[in-house]
Amino acid sequence: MRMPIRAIFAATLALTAASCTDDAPPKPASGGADPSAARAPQAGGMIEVVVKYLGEPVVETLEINKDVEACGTDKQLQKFAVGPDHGLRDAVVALAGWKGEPTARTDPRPTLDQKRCEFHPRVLAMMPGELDILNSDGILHNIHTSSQANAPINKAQPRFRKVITESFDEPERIRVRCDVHSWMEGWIVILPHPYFGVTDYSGGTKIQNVPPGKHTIEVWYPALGSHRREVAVKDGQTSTVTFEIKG
Ligand SMILES: [Cu+2]
Repeated sequence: MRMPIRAIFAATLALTAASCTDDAPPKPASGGADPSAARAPQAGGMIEVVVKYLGEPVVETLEINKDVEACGTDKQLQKFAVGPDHGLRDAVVALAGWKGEPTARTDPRPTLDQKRCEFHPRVLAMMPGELDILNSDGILHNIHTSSQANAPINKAQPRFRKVITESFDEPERIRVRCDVHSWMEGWIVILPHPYFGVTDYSGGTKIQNVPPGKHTIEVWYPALGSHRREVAVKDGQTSTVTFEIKG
């Protein structure tokens, strides 16, 4: 198992303190300089990722006879959400195997909305922390997650309950469903670092402030699983990675 950077640094400090003093007890290792502070000015580079799905778009139309005023009378269920030029929407792109100490993201608290009886966004990526789950429909929904590392949630959200705030502390991909509307399906992807993005209809997304070096980029999409590529990142430069996933 690889030792975390901070732990190695702290151990070195403790050893130095012990060997340089006579009778005085070693200084506590935690009093040393923060190794991440020395790295802080590093702005890093950017990774532009494009994900293309080369198979046919798969869209199923489902007729609805429940809550039609809020939900509509049919739903277009996109198993593969493909835009122009094969761009795949809703793919999560992230550094894989990240071992360093990440800087925090400064995004506002993420939100998952239930609107027209669909989850928006369908695939949401976030760092561990709180998520606001909105009910814009004004009807009864039910948040039902399938998770292993985080506590499962099975909670009704009545029409008057506009926001439920939940915490997700462990990295995991979590499927979300609504027991009231069987077609509703979304994903919450919890990542242990800030180096990720979710693709739009062009299939593209950007990952900013990536520390320089060689990295592995992983793309994940619900119906396609994971694919990986290597990428080299340099300070102040943009690296481009294109995934072409066959159907
Ligand atoms: Cu619902």
